[in-house]
Amino acid sequence: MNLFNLTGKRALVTGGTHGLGMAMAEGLASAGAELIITGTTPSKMKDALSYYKGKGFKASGYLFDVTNEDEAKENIEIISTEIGDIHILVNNAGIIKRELAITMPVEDFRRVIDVDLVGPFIMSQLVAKQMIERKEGKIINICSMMSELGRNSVSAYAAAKGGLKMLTQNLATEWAKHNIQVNGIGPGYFATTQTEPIRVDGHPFNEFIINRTPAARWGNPEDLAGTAVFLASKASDFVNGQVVYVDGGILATIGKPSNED
Ligand code: GCO
Repeated sequence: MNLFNLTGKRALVTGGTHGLGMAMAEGLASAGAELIITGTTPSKMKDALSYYKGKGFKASGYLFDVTNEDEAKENIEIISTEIGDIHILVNNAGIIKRELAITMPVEDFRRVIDVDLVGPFIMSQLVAKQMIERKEGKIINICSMMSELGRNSVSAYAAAKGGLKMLTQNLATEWAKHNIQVNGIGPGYFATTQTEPIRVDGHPFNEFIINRTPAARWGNPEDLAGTAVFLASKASDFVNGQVVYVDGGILATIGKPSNED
């Protein structure tokens, strides 16, 4: 028996049209899962589906906003009829707004909480209903370094991702008895379009992150695939409410002065 084999499982990845979501979806599909991708941009969805299909994966796409409860409910019902029940839910869709707390518009703060925290709650609640009936399921919430640490300009994101870590623990508390494992992945600093503005050559943050990360590099989206497969598979059947940090060691260290090797 292969503990990591996902053949016969259907995995829904929110925001699986690009970036980390796409890399994790690719990992799950390589382990045998059928993909259901959600997104909000039709052109990105089109490109993502042709990418997955080009790799020989079974994949379908649904366009809806995870913060809209009615739309989400309707789409989960359509997915159940058209494709079948969902075995693995990856709450990956997220946004960030970088603005110092003192000037951040409240409306922006609310939107970040809505997408990064309320969205995962809505999706988990909808999908867990099927999982409870089947008495099995895997939910993976994509957390962040900001589930543990603060940083200038990301108050809304840190509040949402810190909340998502606790939502993970709380859902695990409520649903573990139904054989549903709710866990999180906390990516460190990864090279994606989300971090592009702070990664450009010459940006002080680029050097800061490389210095701050014991592995001395940005993560590549593929670095997340193995953890996603683990948390989606039988291998993690008694793992509940954990956030696995895939961060090149950031959370293990206090950091070092920039003149130290
Ligand atoms: C930032 C970054 C982060 C990362 C990531 C870290 O501005 O600090 O964008 O928030 O995206 O989530 O784990």
